[in-house]
Amino acid sequence: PRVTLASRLRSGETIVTAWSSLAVPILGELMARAGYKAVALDMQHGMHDVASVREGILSVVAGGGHPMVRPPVDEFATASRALDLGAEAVIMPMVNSVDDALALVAATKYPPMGARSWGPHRAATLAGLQPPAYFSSANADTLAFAMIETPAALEALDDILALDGIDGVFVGPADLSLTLNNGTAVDPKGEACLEACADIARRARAAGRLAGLFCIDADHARAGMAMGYPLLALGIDVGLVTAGAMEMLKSIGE
Ligand code: 3PY
Ligand code: MG
Repeated sequence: PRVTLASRLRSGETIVTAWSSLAVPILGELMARAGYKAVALDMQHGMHDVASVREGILSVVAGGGHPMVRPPVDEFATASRALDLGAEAVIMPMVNSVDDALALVAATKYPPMGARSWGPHRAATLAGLQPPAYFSSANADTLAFAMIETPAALEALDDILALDGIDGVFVGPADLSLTLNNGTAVDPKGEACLEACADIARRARAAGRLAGLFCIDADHARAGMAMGYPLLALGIDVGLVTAGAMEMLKSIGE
């Protein structure tokens, strides 16, 4: 059987993914070669568009990584497109209700589970599968993650987790902290947010679903691992370049 992001996560492997904001396709290959098992291309807050996602997916695959895409808020059609272009997972932002989660399932799963429209030309080629084989395995081999990042999403969490076609949830702790404390601060490592994150991991595991966490630094990622998150995003390309440059300059007294 093919080794996919889905098969690796379902076998219990922990996957650390890079986060790509810069719409520079070759960065996906560089990050995968550097050791990241996956790279998420961000169209919500990152600079990616469909063209850079199309090239970026190929680049991540060339580097031996698993490509994921975060579409913009409510752009469910873009979620379908990302899968057609070969993304192995969609990380959908701001899924705040069962209706949002149903729209995600509709966009990412073929009938009868969802309503994804047929046309996975790039995805089938990349997977090395003839269309009939792609069709029969796509719903299981591509992952739909609902981002949990508001109190409303927390409220609806168990119902979202129970939906056929929602493979997992993915926590956005910046937005979650911002909304948990009524807009007082962005505080992803604050106590309230950490408690919510631990709770989400427990509830996802109890429901037999995957869980991902966006991590703001290595300490945060270690905390996420201890909470049992199998998927952790750590390292944004913009931040890695800036930190590397500052470190290098500092080392020569600049
Ligand atoms: C959040 O923390 O809100 C995110 O969406 C991570 O990018
Ligand atoms: Mg967010």
